[in-house]
Amino acid sequence: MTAKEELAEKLHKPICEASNEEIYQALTAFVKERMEKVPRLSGERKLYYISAEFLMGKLLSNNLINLGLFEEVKSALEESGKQLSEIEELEPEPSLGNGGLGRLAACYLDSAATLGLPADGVGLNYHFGLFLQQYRDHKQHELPNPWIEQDGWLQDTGISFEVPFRDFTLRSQMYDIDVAGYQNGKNKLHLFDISLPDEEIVHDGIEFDKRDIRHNLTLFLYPDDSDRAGRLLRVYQQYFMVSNAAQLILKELKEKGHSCRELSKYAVIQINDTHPSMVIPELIRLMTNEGVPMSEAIEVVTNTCAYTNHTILAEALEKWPIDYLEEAVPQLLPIIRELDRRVKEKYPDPRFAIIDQQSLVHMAHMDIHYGFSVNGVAALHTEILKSSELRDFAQIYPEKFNNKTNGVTFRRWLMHCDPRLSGLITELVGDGWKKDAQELQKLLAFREDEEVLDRLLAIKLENKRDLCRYLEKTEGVTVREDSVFDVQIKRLHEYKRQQMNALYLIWKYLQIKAGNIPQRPITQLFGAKAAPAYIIAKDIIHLILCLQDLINNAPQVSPWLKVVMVENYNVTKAEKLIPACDISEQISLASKEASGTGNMKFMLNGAVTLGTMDGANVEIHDLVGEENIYIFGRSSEEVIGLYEKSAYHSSDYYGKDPEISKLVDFIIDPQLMRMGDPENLARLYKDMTRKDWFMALLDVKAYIEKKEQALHEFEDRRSWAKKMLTNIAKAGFFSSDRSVSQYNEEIWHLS
Ligand code: 26Q
Repeated sequence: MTAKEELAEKLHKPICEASNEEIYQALTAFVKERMEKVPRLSGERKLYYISAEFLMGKLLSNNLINLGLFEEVKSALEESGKQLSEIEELEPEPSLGNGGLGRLAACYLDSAATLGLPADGVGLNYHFGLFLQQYRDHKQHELPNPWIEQDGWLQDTGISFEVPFRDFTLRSQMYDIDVAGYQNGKNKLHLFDISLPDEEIVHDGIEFDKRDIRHNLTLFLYPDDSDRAGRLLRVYQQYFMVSNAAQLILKELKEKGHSCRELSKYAVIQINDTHPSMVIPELIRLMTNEGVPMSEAIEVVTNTCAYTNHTILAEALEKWPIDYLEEAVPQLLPIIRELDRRVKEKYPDPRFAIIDQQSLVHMAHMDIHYGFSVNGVAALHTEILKSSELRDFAQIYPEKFNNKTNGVTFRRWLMHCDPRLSGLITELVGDGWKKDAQELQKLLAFREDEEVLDRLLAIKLENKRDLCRYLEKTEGVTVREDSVFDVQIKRLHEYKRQQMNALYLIWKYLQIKAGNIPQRPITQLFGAKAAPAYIIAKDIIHLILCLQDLINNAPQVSPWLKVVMVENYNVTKAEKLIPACDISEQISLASKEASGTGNMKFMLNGAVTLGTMDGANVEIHDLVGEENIYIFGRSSEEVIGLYEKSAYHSSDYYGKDPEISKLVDFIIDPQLMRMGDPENLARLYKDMTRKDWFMALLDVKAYIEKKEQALHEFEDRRSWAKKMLTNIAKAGFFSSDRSVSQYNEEIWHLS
């Protein structure tokens, strides 16, 4: 039966007579049935990718693409006067992640299945995911973000485990989401839930009783951890996740007829940042309970677990006070103490301790001692880990350290989000790039082909038109399609320096007011959520929303400069913003962004990067060459030196440079203070002038200069189109298929 016939049968009527809602239901059911038939990937050895986040994005279209049904279904709908894109809008996006680390996990599941590797994800089934963001009074407000549908993608497996805590035991339910590879078999994402989650306990936005663990454990992703109850809930979540993972892994091992002593031969576990680190002591606990001697259990688990580090920010490296663990999971403490004792016996230097002198348990230290691999996520990041952050560890375990530069799946981030560009690429170089992304380099042959360059520009314009329509409809703003689209979308964090971009806006606003009109209108797009308890991040959002109001309503300025901060930025919105982008903002303080993955998605879609030599920007720079990227700012060495010597004082820049102080002072300009909340603006002003921990003022002038250069060079359209083409052609390295193959060849050894 054709897809069209099957759909009509499910609908009990011709497609043209059905509503979009009905088609959505029928199409989901149809895709689920097809997914059922896809063979499960298997092999002697299996990967378990444990992660607190899986930012999957919508699944309908992605599944259609991977099943090879997208075109057929799209045309079948069109023949009946229906648009697949409108059907897609009805699907809720599962928001099971914050940002990069969660989206990376989703890309890796897609690539592992595409490469035919047996690899399941293990995580938690947060009912409200990350909060839904709304703006009111120029501020972020948080609401629950429900996504679970009656007949959606989650399948109840009937599998269940008991997870013991000090004061009670929780029963789990395992739900699965199928992950089909592109023209290949399928794996599973296992999401564990508690048996009695109670959505009713949430009130006033995202408030709920943080101590009511039995009912709240899987309600939200990373709830507010500004107090002890919030942090404890995180411990409960983490242990619940890893205890289920460990029990599932041992169950599957036994079902295959193996003893748990053979774990490392048949399974490998990737620990995605330190959030799942308790899987190490938990596995050891379960194995010793089964009679395996401690030393042997430790050795087996060490040979099974590999750890990925995603950050060098001290505050993000998890250290749990031992009394938190005592309170929630006392059964782990004898194991953790034993692991620590063995470390101290061999390496008495306190820098190596798992339990430090303040009785904090260093999760990363446990991973490094009791895992066989430690990887960073971009070349520079891994070098910084080895030379500074984890230097002592790299010296005792040089063989464990390795780099795996991040990647993104081209199925979602090119084929699905940019069909026009995908079509052109296929027309020019064939469709081999869909399986081997390095084939994109064949595009370089068209560098001097004026027709191809013009078509690239025309596609970008079409994508910008689509985005304009979308913004008009969803955000109620009018944007000029002939303006430069400059985009900064990522979590709101001081190190990512959205505040530096805001200072540029102030500068440009003042320039235009003074009569210096840009060559072409500029549209500055932002999208970002701030952690609910991260005060300064919320102040930065407030500043941007105030500037948006000020600039867009200034008659003299708004024809030339528009600011659009999209509400509730998520994967779906990223898929619309990225194909329309001209300038990709990757302006983190050098050394602080482990890799970045947005930078790769933008490049792949023909945007040119404006960024610092940080994370994977360094590798983008090395691939595309000087003339196809805009790099500015201090190097990671200089920045690390400044931190080491405590040599950066924002007052040196604010106080001594009137050009800078003019911009920063504008934050507390009466106009802005009347428009916004003086408390927020004054706090941000104070922070930037007295602290500025992520050194926005250090690079702001170089940033403004470089951005102006990029805007100027944008006007040479042919030469800009060449930059676009080079970026697309060189993006193949950043396919997650490449990353996952490297993980497999160097860490997992699945086949
Ligand atoms: C830690 C302790 C307490 C509460 C929360 C956390 C926490 C939560 C989320 C710590 C880290 C995260 C997420 C980190 C993350 O997304 N890192 C990003 O990972 C990407 C994939 O490797 C990189 O590209 C980014 O550079 C990195 O910032």
